[in-house]
Amino acid sequence: PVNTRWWRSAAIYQIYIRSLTDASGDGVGDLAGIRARLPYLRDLGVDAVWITPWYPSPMADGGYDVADYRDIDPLFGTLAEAEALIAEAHEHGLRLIIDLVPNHTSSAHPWFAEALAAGPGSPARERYIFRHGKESGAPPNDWKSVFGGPAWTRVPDGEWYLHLFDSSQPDLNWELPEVRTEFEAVLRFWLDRGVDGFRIDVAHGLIKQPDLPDLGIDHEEITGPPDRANHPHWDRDGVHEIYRSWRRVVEEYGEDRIFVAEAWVANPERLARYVRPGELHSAFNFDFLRAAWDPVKLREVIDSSIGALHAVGAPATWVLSNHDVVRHVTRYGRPDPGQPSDLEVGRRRARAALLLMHALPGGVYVYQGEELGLEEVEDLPEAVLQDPTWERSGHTERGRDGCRVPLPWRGTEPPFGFGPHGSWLPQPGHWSALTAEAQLRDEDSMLSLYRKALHLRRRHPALGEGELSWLDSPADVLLFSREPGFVCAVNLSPTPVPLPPHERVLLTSEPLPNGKLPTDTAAWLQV
Ligand code: TEU
Repeated sequence: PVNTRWWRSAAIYQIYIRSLTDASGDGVGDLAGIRARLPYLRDLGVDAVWITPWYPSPMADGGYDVADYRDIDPLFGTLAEAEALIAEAHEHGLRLIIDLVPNHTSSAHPWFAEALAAGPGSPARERYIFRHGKESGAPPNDWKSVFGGPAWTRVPDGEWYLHLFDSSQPDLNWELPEVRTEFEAVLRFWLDRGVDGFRIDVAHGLIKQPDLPDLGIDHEEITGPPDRANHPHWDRDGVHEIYRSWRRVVEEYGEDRIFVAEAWVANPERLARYVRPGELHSAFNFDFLRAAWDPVKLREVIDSSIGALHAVGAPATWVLSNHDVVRHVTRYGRPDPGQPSDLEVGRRRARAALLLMHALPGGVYVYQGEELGLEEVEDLPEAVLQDPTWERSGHTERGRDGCRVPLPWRGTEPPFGFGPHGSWLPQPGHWSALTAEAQLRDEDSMLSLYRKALHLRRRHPALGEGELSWLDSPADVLLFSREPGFVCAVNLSPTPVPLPPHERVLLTSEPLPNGKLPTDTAAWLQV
């Protein structure tokens, strides 16, 4: 029998809280801003929202540096407002997932202050990963921060602490029972307040090989997915024991509260280990996001993802963009890495990709702004860049700010209804054409296409969970059926192709001249 749990086929909208809507007027998005957009999200047709970290934080990494796991940053609102938001989302028929950051705290967390004050050898230091440096004065090992530079910072008494990300994000010691107990209490704290689940940040990073051996490799290998078995700090077996105990905690709250793993791992089989029975419910499928606009690559990723995830009884998931990667309009418009992007090509492919993704079995993630067809803002002035990657890379990497620019809602001038007084990152002037207001008036806009696709996906009995069957097609056309009675066709070839036999055209990403499917176009067909 088909398992009908909501999350197995959900469309989940990612809210990057700083950039959705600013109600308070400080240029930064907030909880009141999210509340104001709930009707928009309901009408868009998503089932749930995932909100990036909202906890008190120095915001050195956009809130992924948490100083208190049981409160809301005053920049965003109050705990009472968060509770009201959860209730109001539920009234709109939307579930609400929050972001849990267990790999590291902020250096402003009281635990870290205690660790510094208590000194070497103290129990307070045990909560983190403090070590002596090498005799030469070098750090304890050669590990690198994902954001650039060494993964170690020396404190005044001479010890070093590990941080796989920014130096203001010290890694926790997950071997310590107290750390485990604390996070289970944090889960309960939010479950008791009605959240529907958690997105687990860096789910592949919590456990480190106890002797912290040198990697002996360069930076590329540390920031990309781990390509070796038994990597000393990524995707270690020990993380799964943590998730099995978390699963027992959420199950006390029924079967509808879920975990989503953010795990950058080597392949779908490794990803599937996170969603085995008794572990996390689902996991972002970054292989789909990483695949180029290429029929062979896409088909391969679709098959391997479905195969590996279904083998453990988990739904597949599909994601094209998030707050860490270059927006897919820009990616798809780039002929080769490093080259300028043709945004017209990129948008056309993004429209086709949206129909492809929403026709696949399982769940989908929509990153705020992708429904407006926003591109990466690649020319932000250096003076406004905030992502720690920019500083830590020694200004060689511009970082992730370009996909985090505040959303345009209405009007003709920045901040386009984002808030009353400007926005923490400047918006391009031409986004006046991409505001939600302008796109709602246009039947053919990206926003209208997302709304139609999401609504059809909800209604059509073939969509959501289930199986997919590939149909005979030319090599550069993706053609598959979903039962009952649904076919999706995507033309990635340079010439138009005939439509396969069908009863009715349900939706297309572009008009179909002469009944043919043009280049970079997708169609949903009733058969
Ligand atoms: O990202 C974790 C992570 O591993 C990514 O940095 C990933 O390696 C990279 O983006 C691949 O391109 C999460 C959050 O999503 C990110 O925003 C945080 O900065 C990071 O954790 C630290 O908490």
